[in-house]
Amino acid sequence: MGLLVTKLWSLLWSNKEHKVIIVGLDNAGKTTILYQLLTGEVVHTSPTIGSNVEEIVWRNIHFLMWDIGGQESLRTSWSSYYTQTQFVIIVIDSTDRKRLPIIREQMYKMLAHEDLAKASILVYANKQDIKGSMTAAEISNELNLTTVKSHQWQIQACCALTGAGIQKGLEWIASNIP
Ligand SMILES: Nc1nc2c(ncn2[C@@H]2O[C@H](COP(=O)(O)OP(=O)(O)OP(=O)(O)O)[C@@H](O)[C@H]2O)c(=O)[nH]1
Ligand SMILES: [Mg+2]
Repeated sequence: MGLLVTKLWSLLWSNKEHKVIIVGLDNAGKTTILYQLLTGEVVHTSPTIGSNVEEIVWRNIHFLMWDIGGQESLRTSWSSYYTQTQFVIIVIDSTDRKRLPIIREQMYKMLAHEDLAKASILVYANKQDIKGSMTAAEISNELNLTTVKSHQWQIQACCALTGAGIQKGLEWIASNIP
């Protein structure tokens, strides 16, 4: 009986949905990544007003992924998505050196937010296919990621157009489910 209960419990637990939010500045590639994860293909996107939400099942793990618009006027609304979030995916356009300080500021604001105190952070260094893009190491340095001790974090180089690196990021998430 005890074993049965344990088995049922673990089955229920494995079907539990894990909430993920995908944030980053406009044009970073968030929506492209969401649909690359969902369909394995590149979809045509236009700037997200509000958010997109999809359930993604990967290796029997259920994720509820919220892709939130990154335009400046929308950034103040990011915090309304934070409750119950287990993972924050920060997508960075690795060619966008000029705006890295802006996303750095946003990231530290998120790290300080009480609703995200237990969340883990995956940074996708996207658009690695473009010549001259910053490497994951460069971005990590600019964001001072190694000084972040309050949250689990990982940075992953990727290209949403080919899907390169995207699965690797998801693997890190899967192995860090609390
Ligand atoms: N070259 C290249 N282009 C990409 C990549 N990922 C996304 N893009 C392009 O970048 C543009 C913006 O992508 P979106 O996914 O709409 O960006 P977003 O982060 O959702 O933007 P907002 O919704 O405005 O916040 C699109 O033209 C994508 O095709 C990539 O890895 N490489
Ligand atoms: Mg979008």
